Amino acid sequence: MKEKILNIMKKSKEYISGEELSRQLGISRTAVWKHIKNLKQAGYSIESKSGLGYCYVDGIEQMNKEELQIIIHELGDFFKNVEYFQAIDSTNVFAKNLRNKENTLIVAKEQTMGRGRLGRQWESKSDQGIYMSLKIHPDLMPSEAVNITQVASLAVARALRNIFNLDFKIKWPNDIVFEGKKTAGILTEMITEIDRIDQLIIGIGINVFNESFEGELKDKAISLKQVTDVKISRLELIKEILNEFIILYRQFTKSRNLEFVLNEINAFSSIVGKDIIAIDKGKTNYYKAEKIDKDGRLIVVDEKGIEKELLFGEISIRSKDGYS
Ligand code: BT5
Repeated sequence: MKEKILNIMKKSKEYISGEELSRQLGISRTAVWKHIKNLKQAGYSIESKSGLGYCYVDGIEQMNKEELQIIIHELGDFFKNVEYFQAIDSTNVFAKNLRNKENTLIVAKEQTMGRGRLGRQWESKSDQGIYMSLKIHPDLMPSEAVNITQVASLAVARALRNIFNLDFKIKWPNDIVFEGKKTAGILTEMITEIDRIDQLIIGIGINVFNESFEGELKDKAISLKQVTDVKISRLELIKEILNEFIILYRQFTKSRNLEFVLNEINAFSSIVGKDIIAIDKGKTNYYKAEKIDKDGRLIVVDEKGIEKELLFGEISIRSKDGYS
C-alpha cells in the first residue's frame, strides 16, 4: 500500500487530497492518513497542507525497500523480490544463503565485510555507495555463465554513460574505471549442481558519494561525486543498471556468448590496444592486449609476438602506462 501511495504522489506534481487518495486506493481517509504518517516516519519527505492534501517532495533520496520495490515493478517481472539492509556483512553472502528460486535484488546501505574477488575486500561505507547483489537462476552452463560478469560490467558502464555522459571504461573483466581509477567492481559467484547453475549472484559495488579515499585506495578509487556535478540519485542509477542488465541478460541467455555486444565491449575496454601487465598466481607477464573475444577471453600478444588467450579467473591486470 505504501508503495501505491508513493507512486500516486510521485505522478501527481501537485498536492493531492486525502479524499482523492482514499478514492484511488479504495481505503478510508483515516487509513490514508495512517500510511502517510508511517511514510513520514520512515523518512519520506511528504508535505501536508490543510485544504490541499499531501505532496511528495522530490529530490530527497531515500534508499529503502519500498522505493526499490517500485523500481523492480517498473522494470517488469524479472525480479520478484527485494531485500534491503541498513547494514549487512555482504549482500553476496546474504544472496548465497537465500533458498528461494526467484530472482531477487539485495541492496544494502552499508557492508561491513564487502567482498572482492579472491578474498579481497570491497570498501562499502555507509551511504557512500551502491552495494547490491542480483540473485538469478539462468539456464546456462557454468562455462557460459562466467561471461555474465562482462554482461553486468557492460550494463553498469552503459548506465553510467547514459546518466552522466562521461567516459567510463570497462577494465576487463570486472572493473568500471574513470581515467584509470576504479569507480565500480563486480563480483559474480555461482552455486552449481554438476553441470548446471543453481544460482548466480552478481555483486555490484559502486562508489557514489565518497569525497575521498584513504590508504591503498587513495590513488586507485574514484567516486561519481568526484567526477560529476550532475545530481546523483542512487535509485535512478540502480534502475538504469537493472534496466540495461535485463535487456543484455535476455539477449545473452539466447546467444550464450558475447558476440552480440562484442564491438561495444571492445569499444568500452580500457585496456584493448594497450600494453598491460598481467599478474597470474604471483607471476608477472607483459603483453599487448589485442581484443576481447566472444567467449569473454582477453586475447593478448606476448613479448615474443605469440598470441595467447587469458581467462579472467585469477588474473589481475595493470596498464603499463600507469593506469591501475
Ligand atoms: C571487485 O573485486 O572489484 C568486486 C567488488 C564487488 C563488490 C560488491 S558490493 C555488493 C556485493 N557484495 C559483496 O560483498 N561484494 C559485491 P576485485 O576485482 O577483487 O577488487 C577488489 C580490490 O579493489 C581491492 O583489493 C582493493 O584494491 C580495491 N577496492 C576495494 N574497495 C574499493 C572501492 N570501494 N573502490 C575502488 N576500489 C576498491
